[in-house]
Amino acid sequence: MKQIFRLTFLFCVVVLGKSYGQNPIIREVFTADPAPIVYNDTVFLYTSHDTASVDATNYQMKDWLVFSSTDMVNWTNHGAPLSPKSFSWATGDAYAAHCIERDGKFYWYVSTFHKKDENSGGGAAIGVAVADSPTGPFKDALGKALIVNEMTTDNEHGWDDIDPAVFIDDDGQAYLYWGNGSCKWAKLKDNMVELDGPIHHFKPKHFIEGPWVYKRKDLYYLVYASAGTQPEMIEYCTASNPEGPWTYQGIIMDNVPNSFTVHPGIVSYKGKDYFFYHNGVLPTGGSYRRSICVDYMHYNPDGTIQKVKQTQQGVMSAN
Ligand code: FUB
Repeated sequence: MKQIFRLTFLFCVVVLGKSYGQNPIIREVFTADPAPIVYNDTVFLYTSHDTASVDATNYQMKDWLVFSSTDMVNWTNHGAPLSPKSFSWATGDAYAAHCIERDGKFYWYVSTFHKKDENSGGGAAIGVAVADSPTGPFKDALGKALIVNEMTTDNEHGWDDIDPAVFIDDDGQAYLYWGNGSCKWAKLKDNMVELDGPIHHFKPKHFIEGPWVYKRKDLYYLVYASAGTQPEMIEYCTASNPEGPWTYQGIIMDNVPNSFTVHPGIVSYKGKDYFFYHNGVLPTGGSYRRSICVDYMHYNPDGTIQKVKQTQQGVMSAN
């Protein structure tokens, strides 16, 4: 069996001239919470940035990073175009974020924490920054938070408004999903920086945090970090409408080595489907020093998702 694997691998590398990447794909810094998009035939990967010391017992996340690739193997580091310091109302860590393009502008939705002021008593909050290019420069699009802790009351804890994910449907309607403890969602106006209607909340089976919503063929997918067992895994639901109702479908990925959390990011690129996640396997890595990986994703004919295999070799060059 081992021999067959070795021969197949050699065939791919030598005969097809394709090379594998290696997981984790980003190795020079600790990264988490992957949010990939495809723009101009390039994958842009927006990430959190873990900077906690080896013996830390909590996050230290000072900014958000951007990487890009045209082959899924070689990644260019574009630095940190955004940090909580870019938002006058923010303080504390730079939690998960998601950037999306609309009409040539890039809207980067971030979760961070709010100063105690006239707009909020503190707690997690979601802001949005805007840029004319996928790598910035980004600036606060609103001058205030889009979501503050006081706007959702279904959970008592102050960090339930994290992990924004935006989805734009075929008819142009944009939706913001987010949450820890429950999944919250609201429509966004075409300007992408104002809610268009009420905030809803629901609890998909085992939902903890990190929603990721997309459409494939006629089916909508809601993928999220779950806690059926500890540490987190990735589970998902499907629906025929981005407003639900959502049908639970099962586990996509088991928990990951050496990290309590895991966080999904999904993209189709050059004819293949990719699943981004993070783990803690780099030397000195851990739950607060995480690293982003990517592996292939496969669908069954009925649209359900096969369990993703976490590999060390990662994916092959897409070129
Ligand atoms: O990275 C900080 C938090 O950990 C994220 O907001 C969650 O999704 C989890 O990955």
